[in-house]
Amino acid sequence: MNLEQQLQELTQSMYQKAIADCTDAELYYSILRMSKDLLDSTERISGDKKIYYISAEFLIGKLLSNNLINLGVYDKLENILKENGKELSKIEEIEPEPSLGNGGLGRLAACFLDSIATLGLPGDGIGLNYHFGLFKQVFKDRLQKAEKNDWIEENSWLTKTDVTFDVKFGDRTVKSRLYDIDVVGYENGVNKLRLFDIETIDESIVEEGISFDKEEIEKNLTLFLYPDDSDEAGNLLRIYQQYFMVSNAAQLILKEMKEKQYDLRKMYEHAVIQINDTHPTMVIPELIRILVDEKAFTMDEAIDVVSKTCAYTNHTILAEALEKWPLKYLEKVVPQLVPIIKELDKRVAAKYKDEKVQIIDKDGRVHMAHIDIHYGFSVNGVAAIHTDILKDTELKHFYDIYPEKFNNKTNGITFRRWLLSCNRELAAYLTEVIGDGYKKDADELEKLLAHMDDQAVLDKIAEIKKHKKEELVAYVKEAEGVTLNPNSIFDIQVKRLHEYKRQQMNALYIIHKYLEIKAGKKPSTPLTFIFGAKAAPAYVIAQDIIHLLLVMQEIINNDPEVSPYMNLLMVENYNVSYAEKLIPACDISEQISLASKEASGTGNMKFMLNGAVTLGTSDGANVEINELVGDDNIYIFGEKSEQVIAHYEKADYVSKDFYEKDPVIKEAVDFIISKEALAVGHKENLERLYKELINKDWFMTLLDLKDYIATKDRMFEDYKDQQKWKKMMLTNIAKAGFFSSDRTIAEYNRDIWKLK
Ligand code: 26V
Repeated sequence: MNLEQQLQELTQSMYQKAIADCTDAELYYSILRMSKDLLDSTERISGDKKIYYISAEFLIGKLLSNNLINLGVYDKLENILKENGKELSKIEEIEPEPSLGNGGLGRLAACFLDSIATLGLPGDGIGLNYHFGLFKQVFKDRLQKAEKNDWIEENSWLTKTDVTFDVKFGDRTVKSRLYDIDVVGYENGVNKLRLFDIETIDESIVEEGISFDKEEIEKNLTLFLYPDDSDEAGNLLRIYQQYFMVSNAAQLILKEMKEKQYDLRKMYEHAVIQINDTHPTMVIPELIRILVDEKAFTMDEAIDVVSKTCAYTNHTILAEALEKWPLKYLEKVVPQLVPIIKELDKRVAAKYKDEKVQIIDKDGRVHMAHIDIHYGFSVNGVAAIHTDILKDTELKHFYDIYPEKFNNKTNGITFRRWLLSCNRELAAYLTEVIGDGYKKDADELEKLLAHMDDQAVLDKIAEIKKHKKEELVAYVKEAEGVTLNPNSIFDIQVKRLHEYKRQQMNALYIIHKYLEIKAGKKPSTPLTFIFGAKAAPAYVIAQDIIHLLLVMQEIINNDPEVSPYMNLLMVENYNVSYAEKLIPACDISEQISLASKEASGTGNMKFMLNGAVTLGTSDGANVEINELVGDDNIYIFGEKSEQVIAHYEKADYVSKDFYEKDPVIKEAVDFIISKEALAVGHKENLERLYKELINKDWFMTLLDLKDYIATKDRMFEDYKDQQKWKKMMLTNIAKAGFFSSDRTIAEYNRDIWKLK
């Protein structure tokens, strides 16, 4: 049966309609069913050793178009639908988007699953099936409000399995249920994303917004990703979630080992567990516990086998993000792990006296990363500079003990989603110019460099950019009711909201530009500034930054003296689907974190691949982008990581000095509490942010502001030289191949996993 007949049969049986008579929603559910059938008949990837990627987050985004591309049927289906008067892109809109992640860490996990399957490696993701995901962001009164994101439908990519396990906590035992999502590689076989859930969940306990009773564990365990951890009940719930995840993971892995009749004493020859950040760390003591209690291993043997099986990835150097659970919380939730953790701690203490490497500190807190480093065989950072900082500074004391464990794996992104799917026009044109080898071997994008002086190629790339900007303008008009100018420069900063990422520095630039325009200094090309970001509900200053952006949006867009020259838009509920629309339309990619703080960043790679030019600090993967494209094709500003680290060590950064000594900085910061701003915004939020900036500014916004303004102005000037700009676009696209997650995964496999 051909594809059209297959679809026709499904629309008939499901809705008693021909394709042409179906609504977009009916077609979505029919195509979903058809895709699941196709996935079922696609070969499962198998092998003697398997990677289990355990992660609290998998920010998978919508799956329809990606799966159709990877199954190799997208174009065919698009044509069939067109012949029936239907548009596949409209049908894709129907799919609800899961929000099973905060940002880069979760999206990375999703890109990795795509690449693992694409490279034909046996490997599953293991995580949790959060019913309402992170949260849906809405703006009310220029403030972020959180609502539940109800994404699970009767018919979805999830397949309910008959796998259930008992998970024992200190005070209760619960039953889990496994749901699978197929992950199909690009023209390759299928692996799985295995999401565990609990059957007693009660969605009705969610009251207004995202608040619910945090103590009703049976009812709330998998309701949300990272429930507010600002109080004890929230922290305990996170530990319940983490143990639920790893207990299920351990049981599943052991079940598979048994089915394949592998010798548990050689577990590491058949399984490798990648621990994605510290959230799944308890899998280490849990596996040791099971091997000792149920499989007759001695403690020495169990520790040896588990240590050879587990590898850890670090994604941040921010101290507040490195988990340290109070022993008394662990005693309450998972008392069975406490003797194991104490034993692991005792062994470390007997061998190393240095306080910095102990597992349990003198305040009785368990440093989860320290368990991973001592009892895993690999520790990796996610960009060269990040790994160097881990080795030289943050984890130096561990590096001194275990130099052989440390390695770098610079992050990557899947080109299927971030080029082939989100920018079909560019992908098709690249195929025309350099052939389609780049789809399987991303380094082939470099062939584009041979066309640097080919005017037709340069013009066409610019024309595609313009087209993607127009598409975005149309979408934004419909979604946000805001009119943008497609002839302006699109300057975009989209990422989780955090002070270290310095959205507030961008806001200060915008204020500065606004004041310049008011004073009569108009930019030669109109400017459009776009933001997208969710802020953790308990993160007060982050909420204030969102408020400032929304206040400035109101002021700028409604001022007829200014709005012809500059617009500002903070998009509501930024998510993967929105990213897929924003990134292809971007001219300037804002990557302006305080040097040393952004472990890698992956948005920077997505923008580059789609022909945006980076404006960034020497941080994370920006450093490697710079090395690849050269100084002439990127705009780097600000103090370097060594200087920043020295400021922290010497405690010599005083933001007020910058504020008082520089009139440009002072003017921009003062505007936050000006009467214009207060007429639109809330005094409490704006004053708090203002005071934070001049009295504390932990992430050194004012340190780099002047250089940022100068560099960004230079960039806007350079945009006028369109020939030069087009060449920068082409260079960035051509050099993006290194950032394919296929390369990253090949390196994980070569150095850590060693499958096949
Ligand atoms: C988490 C938290 C949670 C509590 C309060 C503050 C805070 C600050 C940062 C984080 C980040 C946790 C780890 C994480 O998401 N890291 C991101 O991982 C990406 C994939 O490797 C990487 O590209 C980003 O640079 C890195 O921030």
